Amino acid sequence: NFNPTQTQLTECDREAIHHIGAVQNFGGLIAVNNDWVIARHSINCADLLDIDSNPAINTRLADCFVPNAIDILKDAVSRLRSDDTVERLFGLRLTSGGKLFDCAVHLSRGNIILEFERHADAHYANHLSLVGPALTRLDPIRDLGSLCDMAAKLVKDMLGYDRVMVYRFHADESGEVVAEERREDLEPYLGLRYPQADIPQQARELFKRNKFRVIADMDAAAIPIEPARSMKGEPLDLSMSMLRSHSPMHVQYMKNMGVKASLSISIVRNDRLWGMISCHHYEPRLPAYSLRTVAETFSQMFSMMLDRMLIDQSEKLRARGRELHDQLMMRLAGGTTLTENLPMIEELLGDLIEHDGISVWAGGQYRGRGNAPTPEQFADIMPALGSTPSSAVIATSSIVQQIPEASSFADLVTGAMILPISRSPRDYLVLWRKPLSQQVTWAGNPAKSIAAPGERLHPRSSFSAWKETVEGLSAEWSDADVQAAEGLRITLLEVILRMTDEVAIERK
Ligand code: BLA
Repeated sequence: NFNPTQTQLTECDREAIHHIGAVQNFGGLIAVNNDWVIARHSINCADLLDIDSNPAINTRLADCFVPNAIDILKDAVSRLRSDDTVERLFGLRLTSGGKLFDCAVHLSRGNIILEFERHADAHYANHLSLVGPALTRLDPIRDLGSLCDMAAKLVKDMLGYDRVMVYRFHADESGEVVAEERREDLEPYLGLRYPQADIPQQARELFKRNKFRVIADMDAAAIPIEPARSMKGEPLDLSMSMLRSHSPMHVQYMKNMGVKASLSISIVRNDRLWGMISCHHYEPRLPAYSLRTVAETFSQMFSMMLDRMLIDQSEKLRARGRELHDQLMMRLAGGTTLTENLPMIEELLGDLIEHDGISVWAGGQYRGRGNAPTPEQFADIMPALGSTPSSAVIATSSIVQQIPEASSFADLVTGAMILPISRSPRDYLVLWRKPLSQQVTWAGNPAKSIAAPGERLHPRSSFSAWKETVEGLSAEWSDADVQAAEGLRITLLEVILRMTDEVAIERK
């Protein structure tokens, strides 16, 4: 049983998953050089192609494949734009009198890699016809949550896995299950969070380039590629391979969850991994190549819609920020104080910046609402606050790290968005957030399937590990939160200036 120690965890990041030197057993791989001379092959080629022996190294591929197949493959290679593109060919006869194969060709450091698996011809047309209706169902959706829910549902309908999840990555690279469609008897994973370390760094980099991964059978033995090293001693780079065999650590993780097969598609936005669509099955499972291609196309559409929606969302937030400004300018009148107006400010603010509590300290008066420190507790942090710059908002997910005096209320709130709203003496508006570990809980039955303590390769222990990483931290303030807060600060400065002007005029 695996029980990775801290050193093994950092080794996770070093594991060369693209140099694994093996493929999964449902397909074969042949690498040829620029002259189409065979440089390597997986040792299952003879079996799959139904020929007497594996093609010999340093012989021409044309000695093994029919001329028509070679022509089509060469043509496909000529269409490749870069090392990170792959051409697919469906229903190709490779050997004389042999079966039909679905193939993928791509370039890998001077090699041409050919991968092939048996063609499942019966459903080819049906698979293509799935794209249109799926898009029709996505099209009218206008909010992010429903889009993710629908994507999970459609992918489950399309591919038939027991569980389909949409993961979203946070700024700290931890992951969250934001949508889920599952077989009814399965424990829900919705809302589950797991630490950044569960998907090592090199895997994240790889997933940005090769967005599609399938593991057909966690128990199947990997099929070695020979020779393991080239004449120059180099392993074959399988970054863009569909058949690549997977990290034993990851496979162990999946097995610990009872998962026998998986399929994942990365969602990349602005060159960053936004999230992934991830499917689990409790029996071995391999959708036909054409169906996988449809799912991939679908995910590209999903990505585009997501992008459009996120752009819309930030437009809307900006518009709401402007509206808040206008409202506050109108309703905050002279002769009143900010503390008196706090309920109104909070109401107008609404969920523009999510928060669990709010405090105002202005003109020597204090008022807090929701999860907010007492006046005494706030007074304790005032000296430290006074020594911070007054020119911009300060966002922190752990105020105690900056201001130790805040420890007296750290159980109540730990995240703080601090808006300095006057120069001297300092006035503040502060938005508070609760500790994250208090907000996110495991959705399923906690008594079920708890891993041994210290056992990391299990989602429950992974969830505990995530909880440890966020101990004492609130949810992160996003760039949009900070921008909105900066807008609010400037509005309040303006309002305060005007309020004092009005007072001054009245006094005249
Ligand atoms: C990959 N680990 C992944 C992926 C996910 C998780 C989502 C990428 C998607 C995939 O290929 O399946 C983690 N999956 C989860 C979690 C749940 C889930 C938490 O469904 C919970 C419901 N992983 C570890 C440790 C190592 C590790 C300690 O937890 C250390 C070696 C490695 N994870 C690891 C590797 C990959 C991975 C190497 C890439 C696998 C590959 O493509 O070869």
